Amino acid sequence: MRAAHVLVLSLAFGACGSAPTATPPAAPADPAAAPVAPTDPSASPAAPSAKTLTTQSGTYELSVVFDPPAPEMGALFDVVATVVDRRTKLPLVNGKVTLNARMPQHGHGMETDPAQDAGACGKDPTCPHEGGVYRTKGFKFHMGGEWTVTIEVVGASGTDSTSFVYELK
Ligand SMILES: [Cu+2]
Repeated sequence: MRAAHVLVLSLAFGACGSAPTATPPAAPADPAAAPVAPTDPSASPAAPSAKTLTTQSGTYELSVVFDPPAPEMGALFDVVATVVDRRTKLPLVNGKVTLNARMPQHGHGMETDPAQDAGACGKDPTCPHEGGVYRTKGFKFHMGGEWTVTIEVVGASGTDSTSFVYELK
C-alpha cells in the first residue's frame, strides 16, 4: 500500500509539470480514433466505409465510399462508386451501377429504395458518368449490425457484381 501511495504522489507531481521526467503527451482519449485503419495511401483517410473491390469475374474495379463516410443509424446517405473497366483500364463512363443493401442474418433489406442518380441524362439508364463516378442516393441503415452492400455493374465489357459487409455500430 505504501508503494502505491508514493506512485500516486509522483504522478501528481508529474501532472503539475514540476517533475523533470519527460512524460510523453497524453494521447487524446477518443475511443473512436483508436482502431487503426489499413494504411493504404489510396484510401480516403478515416473513412470506415471506403472499399476497393474487384467484381466477381474480374471485369471491373471499384472504389466505394459512403457520403457521409460514417452514416448515422436511420440517416439518409449516398454511396459513391468509382468504376474502372479492367479490360480497357479506363473509367466506365457509359455504364449502369445498381447498389442495394440487406441484412442477410435478419432476412430484410432497407426501408428505402435507392435509385441511381440519373444525372444530366434524364431517364437514360446508361448515361455518361464522367470519371466513372456513380452516386446513388437514398441509402438508410435503420438498425445496427452487419449490412451487406451489393453492387451490380453493367458496361461494355459485360455485367458483373460484387458485395461487401459494412458493420453499423
Ligand atoms: Cu436487421
